[in-house]
Amino acid sequence: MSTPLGLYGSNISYFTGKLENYFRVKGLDYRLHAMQFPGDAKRIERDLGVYQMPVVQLPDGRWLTDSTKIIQWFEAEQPGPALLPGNPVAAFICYLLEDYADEWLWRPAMHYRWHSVEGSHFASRHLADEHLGGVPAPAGLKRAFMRRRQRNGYTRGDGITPDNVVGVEAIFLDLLKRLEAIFRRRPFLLGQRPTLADVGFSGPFFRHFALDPVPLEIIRQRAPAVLEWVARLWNTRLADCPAEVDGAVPEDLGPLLEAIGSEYLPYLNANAAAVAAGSKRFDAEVGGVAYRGARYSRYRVWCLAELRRHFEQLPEPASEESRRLLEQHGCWRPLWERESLPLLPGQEEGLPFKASTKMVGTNERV
Ligand SMILES: N[C@@H](CCC(=O)N[C@@H](CS)C(=O)NCC(=O)O)C(=O)O
Repeated sequence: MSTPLGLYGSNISYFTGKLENYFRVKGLDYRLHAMQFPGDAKRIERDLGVYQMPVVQLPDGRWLTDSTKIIQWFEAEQPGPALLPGNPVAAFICYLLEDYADEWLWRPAMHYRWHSVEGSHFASRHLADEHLGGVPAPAGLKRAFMRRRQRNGYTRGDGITPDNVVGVEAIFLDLLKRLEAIFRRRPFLLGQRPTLADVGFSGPFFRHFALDPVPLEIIRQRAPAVLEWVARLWNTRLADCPAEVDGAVPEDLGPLLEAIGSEYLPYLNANAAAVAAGSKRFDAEVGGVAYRGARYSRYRVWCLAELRRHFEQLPEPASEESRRLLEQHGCWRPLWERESLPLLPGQEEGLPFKASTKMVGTNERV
């Protein structure tokens, strides 16, 4: 592709950072543009279904949304080394790790950015300058607006209370221990080359945990190998990596899968129950932490459906082997706990060209 891809978002945004890591690893040329409010937001909502970042403009003018489906689309369309491992069990585990990083690590990432004075000052100032430049209001007001909006949407407005802050921080601190053990042994999550799992984890790490002042200092002190991995991924091209050797799922991913089975999948089930009941707010006890008044997410019902779909597409014997792995680490039962999922008709079938719902929010359509 000679014309660079247009990537519209923010250079401190979770999913923009995830897609930048993907484009770099894949060797795709792109230009990052700061999305502008309110103009871009209105146009994006009209053309792509919901307002969210990032969005990508192809050289032929078409627009894409949703990092997960954008990556799948490029992987299907683009020649060159694949991001998914050839071994179908490892590929399935990559989808699971990507989804966990996208949807569950979002919680501690938003918490560390917006809860702390230091983090929220940094981010609100940056976002106000980057995105609200054209809004004729005093700078201090724009920053206060950003802080309030993000806290209402994603931290204290999404079930994080003074009582569960320690639990939310433990998601990150435990994760660091698990990742540090892995990156002391090898360069990427599954082996010698990056996969979709690394790109998924770059969402929370590249533009949040390894950028925001509070979690960055924790990583520096406790998990230097994780910090090194963040930079390594940014500086790696798949085309230069050694070929996959046996493609097996490393055993030390077990503790990550256990976190998914005990925290993320139970959350997805509680969320699906809330959507089925039409409760836009719900309480849930997940991994020993009580959340009060979390926002329901129709998008995350679809995420659970996607995980099931990826599993159902596995050929034998990969399906049997994946099931054993999921059972061993407490993921199998919560993956299938709910008999039916409350999806909207045709939900997200238009992705990556049209979204039906936003990750968190109540403006679902279809
Ligand atoms: N599933 C989407 C999520 C994108 C997303 O939620 N991005 C955040 C910023 S990192 C956003 O735009 N949120 C919308 C808002 O805050 O209104 C993806 O993978 O791209």
